[in-house]
Amino acid sequence: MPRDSIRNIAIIAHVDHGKTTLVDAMLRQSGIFRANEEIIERVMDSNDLERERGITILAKTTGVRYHGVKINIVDTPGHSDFGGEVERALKMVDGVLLLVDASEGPLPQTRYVLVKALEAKLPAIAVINKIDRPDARVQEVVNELYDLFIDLDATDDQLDFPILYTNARAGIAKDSLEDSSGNLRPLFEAIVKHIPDAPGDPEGILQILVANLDYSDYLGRLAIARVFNGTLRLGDEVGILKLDGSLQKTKITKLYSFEGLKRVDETVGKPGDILAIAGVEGINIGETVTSATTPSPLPRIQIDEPTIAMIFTINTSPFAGREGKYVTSRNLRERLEKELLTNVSIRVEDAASTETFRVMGRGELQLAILIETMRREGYELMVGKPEILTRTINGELQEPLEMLVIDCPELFLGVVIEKLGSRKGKMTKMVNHGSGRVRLEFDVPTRGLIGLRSEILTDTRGTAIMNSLFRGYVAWQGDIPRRPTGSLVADRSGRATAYAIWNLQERGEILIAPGTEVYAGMIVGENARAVDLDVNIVKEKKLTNMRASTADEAIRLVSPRILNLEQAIEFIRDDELVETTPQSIRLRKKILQVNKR
Ligand SMILES: Nc1nc2c(ncn2[C@@H]2O[C@H](COP(=O)(O)OP(=O)(O)OP(=O)(O)O)[C@@H](O)[C@H]2O)c(=O)[nH]1
Ligand SMILES: [Mg+2]
Repeated sequence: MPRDSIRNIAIIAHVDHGKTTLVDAMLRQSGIFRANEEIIERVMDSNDLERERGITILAKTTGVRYHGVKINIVDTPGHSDFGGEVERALKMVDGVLLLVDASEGPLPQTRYVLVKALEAKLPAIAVINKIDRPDARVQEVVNELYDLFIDLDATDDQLDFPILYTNARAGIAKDSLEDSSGNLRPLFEAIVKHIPDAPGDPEGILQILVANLDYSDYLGRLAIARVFNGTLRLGDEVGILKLDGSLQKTKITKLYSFEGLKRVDETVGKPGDILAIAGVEGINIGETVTSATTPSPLPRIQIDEPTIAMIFTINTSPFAGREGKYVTSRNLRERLEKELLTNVSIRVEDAASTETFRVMGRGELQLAILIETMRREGYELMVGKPEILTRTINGELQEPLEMLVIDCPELFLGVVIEKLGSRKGKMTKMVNHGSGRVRLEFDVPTRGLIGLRSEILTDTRGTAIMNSLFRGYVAWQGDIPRRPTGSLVADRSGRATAYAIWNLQERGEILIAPGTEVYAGMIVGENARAVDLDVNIVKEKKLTNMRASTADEAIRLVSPRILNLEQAIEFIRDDELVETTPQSIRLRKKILQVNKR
């Protein structure tokens, strides 16, 4: 039985350049939805945090048909912290759609994903998206894209990529800007023409790579896997080559392929197919499903190492256990172990005590998403300030370096350069597009990025856009000054009063609202001076019979700066922690008692 022609592609790009929106349009136009069926925007961003934040966090697979050709599409996240998802997605596909925003042009993550695609020798189709933007500068962006390929030592073949121009939101693709296309047909045609049909020998030894995991309430753990060789039949006994080299024999009894947003039952898997395999206990990313008698492994999935670490520990604050369901070190350990199964770009180590774990990842956002997910599941925990993972090579202490791109109005050039200078950033490039905005590139230690975003946004009144990309390790760059302020710390427990806040707000910025319950050692504000200050934030106004001349002047409170999780993580210093529970995010000193600090 000849199999259908298959194209497996990943959509890769910098964050927000329109990948998920393009997948929406491809789904709509491939006719898998009934005419009257409503599909929500960015339908592939299916988990709560993805929808709330408007970003893709996990790579996801879907499949469409175009004139009898099955096109499996892997939508990937664009944010650099989730680069591990992209690396794995690329293991399943035979080509990529490299999207670039027609106004923003190639940005750090464009570079990153292209490096990975070129390394994997995957042919690319360039897609210049958002051509409808009033500030689109299509020809320049195309040139920048060629420059990027050349800069990355692309071969002549790789440089010979087709270019399409799209408005993903409207579902239009064109071969040239002048075309009058009203749909995505040119894109589908380009995929069929330029991306090779999936290779592999249906008669060969079975080789299926597990590249991702998913979970279904009905089916439990699902392995998302690509068939490279051989044919898998439902009910066959197969071997799973585990990461430790052992062979686990099992029967595959539940097999699905992707059609639009649905999983459909399958009885066979052939080379090129991307499948979901259910019902296999303990199956893991990177393992090969192969012949039980003549096993043949596929190469391991290698992915980049983590660059930052954070301490995760149980909640020991006086309010521990009030709001969460899972509060013990055992709960925490089990949850982190579960995370390791699906989230291959993080690592977990035991730290100083049995209650403490060192969790390593690609960036603050990646770890913040994990913490946020755990809060929502009912966990209470405390986390420490992110630290950079250094290494020592031939006696030299080295630290991670990032390429940072900041786009800001010319007006703020000075403050941005100054800020980066104090964080050991070296400017490598400055481009003035003549639009009143400039684009600056820096090499800066990863350490220098912690807390930078909020400062730059304040300095540029919210107008700067910044993006960074891990570059590699360099010699330790020396001291970087920390937050120049101290903390206002509650010296006793109680409820914060408006009166006390009113008295304190000149000293710095208050981080809690009146009425908030506090404990001794909890951080309630940012001290304008460099030292910590213990304050009584629960003080009541003394009632007297006397009426002052300014009798009972209404208390005017500046509204508090309530930090969200990422801001809290950026705020804390070495001797401080963020306490998170399903309901609250609190900041505290590691040592609560004043006299022991
Ligand atoms: N004007 C315009 N806006 C677009 C177009 N395509 C996408 N957008 C918008 O760009 C924003 C980001 O789109 P997404 O599809 O979420 O981008 P993404 O690349 O999937 O983002 P990540 O997965 O987080 O990296 C959304 O607000 C889209 O509506 C387009 O062609 N034109
Ligand atoms: Mg997306």
